[in-house]
Amino acid sequence: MSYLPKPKIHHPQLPKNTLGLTRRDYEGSLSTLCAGCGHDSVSAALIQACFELDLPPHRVGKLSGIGCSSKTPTYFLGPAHGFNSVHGRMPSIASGAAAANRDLVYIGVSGDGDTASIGLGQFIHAIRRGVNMLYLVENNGTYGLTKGQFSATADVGSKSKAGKANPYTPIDLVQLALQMGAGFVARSFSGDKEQLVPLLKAAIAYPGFAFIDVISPCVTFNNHEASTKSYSHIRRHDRPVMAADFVPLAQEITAAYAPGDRHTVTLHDGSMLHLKKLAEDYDPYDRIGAMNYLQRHQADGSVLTGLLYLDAEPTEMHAMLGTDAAALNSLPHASLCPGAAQLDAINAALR
Ligand SMILES: Cc1ncc(C[n+]2csc(CCOP(=O)(O)OP(=O)(O)O)c2C)c(N)n1
Ligand code: SF4
Repeated sequence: MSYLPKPKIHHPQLPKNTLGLTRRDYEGSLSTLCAGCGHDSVSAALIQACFELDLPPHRVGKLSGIGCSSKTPTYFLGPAHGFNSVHGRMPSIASGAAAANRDLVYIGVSGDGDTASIGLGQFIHAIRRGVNMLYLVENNGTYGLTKGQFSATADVGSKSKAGKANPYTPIDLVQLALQMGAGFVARSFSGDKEQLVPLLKAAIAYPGFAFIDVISPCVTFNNHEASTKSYSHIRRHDRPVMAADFVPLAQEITAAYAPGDRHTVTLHDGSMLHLKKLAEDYDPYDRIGAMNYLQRHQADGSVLTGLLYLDAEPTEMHAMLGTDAAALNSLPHASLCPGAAQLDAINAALR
């Protein structure tokens, strides 16, 4: 993974979180992505979200596949655990890691090529299994790392930098995640930190599979007028349906919310998610309604952003499988290996 070490000098009076850590403690190495790449804004938003959530960096597992997007975990949370898997295989690594150690917070970062093309099968099975993780796609509608081919999320008719029109219907990852049963589904834009940071915080705290599709323009290969994943297109067509404000359990709750257009969801750890309806006719608790709404608005070129669906009672992998409440690495040897007599009894029962 290419990176540059960051200079260690920083202002001695940087604000600290409840762990006594500064924002600098959540940074990674200096990015080697192109200047202006949307992915770097996503890294910055993740740094801010984890700092504000008071997450101990060493309790986080960062997972990725292959692509410029999948390089980004190097650029945030340096002290966290990290695994950069092969192209499209991040969801399986995440599932295995979450099965073995349920105590870590898992953040998977992928690209539209990594998820919607080679990794599509892996993606939908991670949703089906209800892996407790934030699965984030940095969606630029192109294969940035391999120099600008169309990805499976590029819109039909959208043009490549070389002027060629894409003949294929795109895969909408948000609609797929909704259909596969993801409990938390959102879309955002890398240039909208105000919207993205609270969504990231809520998704990280969410006790199940949380998916965020972040439109993250590739300034080198796909940021021209004919691209629907360019800065200018998203700025013109962004239609936020919902604003979210995440309040962690430890923080004093001071916001006053008028009834009617605002909803508060209490998550399992007592943290709160305040939702503010921006589109009057939008209901974030209705999975089928969300799919219809997305399809209706796709036709006029709108890009709907915000928290698109929320299931306050998600089905999570460990609950489905009835596994031990403790992480495998914390179990004593005697529980992990009940001994030869037990094995003989199991074998005998199978004869
Ligand atoms: C098995 C395999 N096939 C193809 C490649 C080549 N490859 C590397 S990155 C990439 C696409 C990355 O695109 P995306 O996930 O959208 O990320 P971006 O670079 O745009 O952020 C491809 C096809 C590879 N590394 N491995
Ligand atoms: S090629 Fe595109 S996606 Fe890759 S770093 Fe450059 S701007 Fe970002």
